[in-house]
Amino acid sequence: MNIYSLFEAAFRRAGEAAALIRPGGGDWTYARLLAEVDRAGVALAAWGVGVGDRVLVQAEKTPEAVALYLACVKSGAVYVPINTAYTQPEVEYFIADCRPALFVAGGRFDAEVPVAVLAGEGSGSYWRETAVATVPTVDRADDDVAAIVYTSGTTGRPKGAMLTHANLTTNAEVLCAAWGWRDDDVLLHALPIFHVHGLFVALHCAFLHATPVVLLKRFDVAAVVEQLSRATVLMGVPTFYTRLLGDPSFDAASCRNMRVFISGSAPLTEQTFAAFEQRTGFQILERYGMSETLMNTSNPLEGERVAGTVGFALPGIAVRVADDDGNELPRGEVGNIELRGPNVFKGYWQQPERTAEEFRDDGFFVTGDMGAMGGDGRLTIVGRTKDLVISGGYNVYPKEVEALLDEMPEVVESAVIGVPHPDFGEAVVAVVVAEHGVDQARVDQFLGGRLARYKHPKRVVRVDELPRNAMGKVQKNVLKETHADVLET
Ligand code: MLC
Ligand code: AMP
Repeated sequence: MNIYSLFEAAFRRAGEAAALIRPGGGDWTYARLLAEVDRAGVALAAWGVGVGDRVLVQAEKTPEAVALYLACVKSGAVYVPINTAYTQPEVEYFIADCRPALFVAGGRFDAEVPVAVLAGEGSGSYWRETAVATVPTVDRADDDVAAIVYTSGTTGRPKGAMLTHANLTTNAEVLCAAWGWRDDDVLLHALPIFHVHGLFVALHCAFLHATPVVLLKRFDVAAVVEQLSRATVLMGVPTFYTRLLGDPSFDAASCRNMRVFISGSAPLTEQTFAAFEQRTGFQILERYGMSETLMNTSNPLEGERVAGTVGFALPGIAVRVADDDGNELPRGEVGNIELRGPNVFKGYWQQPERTAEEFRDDGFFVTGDMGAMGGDGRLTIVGRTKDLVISGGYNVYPKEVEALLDEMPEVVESAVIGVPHPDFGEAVVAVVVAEHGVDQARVDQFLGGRLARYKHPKRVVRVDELPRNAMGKVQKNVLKETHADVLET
């Protein structure tokens, strides 16, 4: 079933109730959202977008962009969102990989595929040539792909995780139940809408119940504190919570209307959990997910939330901790976190071999995260086998940054690592063997225009040589220990 048919039914029931609330801007009711989805659907058809076609979108966070997302799903197209921070060469990779029938860009962009511009709030250009009409909600099978979300891998080249209508539908329903979504909930939405957290986890909970969403353009402490008084649910990455705690005006009174604060995408420290509870009286509810699987585990809404754990397997999802052959390990032992369930993606877009590599014969998906299953069934994440830095909830693949650094004429070799950072939890540091004069400024200059800013090293450290093991492999663990405190302020 097309997931949009569930939303549509809820939207119709909600009618003139608030859908997307934009502080300082006009609000959209659910009736308006339904109409805008139709307008965007007509526009997609006018652009020649058909069932199964990819629509690549790099758009600002606006109500129009939300309508565009829903229109893609409604018309049976495949929505492919990408980070607004990506530079032209990064975007070109996605165009070449997913071959979209349409690229919806935030501004002018020269490409060999049709490009529509959705410039920002109230943006007319994308809709301009279309008359208002309705488009049908296209029937979709459970297994049909609704979205492709890019996520990277060991080679540093992003691969597209294909998420089906059933993946999205079942996960949204499971989360609504697990988090006790209510008809009077108001979601405060400050996440970007190009990742599964902001796009699917947050919006779908609200849309299944057609409850209001306060749509902030981005996370800003003052705006969040101000809007909290009318919200009941906030979903965020740990950086949201550490930044809120850094604002002395944020206190229990700011949260008087709130029902639950949810955290994920990166580890929430026990200190943040404790400090937040002390300040507000709320225990942050931590859950664990990923692009390929949507949400896997969650601390409970009712009952004890244990800091440092990501809670229990969500209903219908099997989670195990296994050795390298996929044999389940005894409780308490650390191993690979593996999953099976209706949430697990269909595979990587046009990469059957890489898909096969990440699945066990019995259908379990190997996440690349390491953890331990407690005797009580609570999962604790302890690390990752994948070479990945999670900075403020954004993933940075060291290989991608290293490949570019190695292109610098002055650089002999480089190693990119994640190092503790007071704001982002972890941040990117480059350790380079290079000629004199290779410093932060030179690296920024070289990477500018080639690599999104959040992937740039926050610090460049020059060394005479990189530590290697007997196999000649760079010992990133040694580098991480040596440079552990370069970003501590
Ligand atoms: C911004 N910058 C970052 C950064 N975000 N650097 C490292 N890590 C980050 N996460 C840099 C910018 O490049 C810029 O650098 C400077 O910081 C200011 O940019 P900004 O845009 O003003 O930053 P800000 O708005 O403060 O963003 C910080 C943030 C944002 C934490 C609010 O990163 C954010 O919204 N993160 C959420 C990511 C997310 O949604 N993850 C979910 C993935 S889904 P310069 O040098 O130009 O000044 C997933 C699955 C799951 O993981 O389980 O959910
Ligand atoms: P992504 O590839 O962007 O979907 O990121 C998914 C990864 O984020 C997971 O594989 C985990 O490594 C990490 N992650 C998500 N939620 C949590 C969490 N609550 N604690 C620790 N890591 C998390």
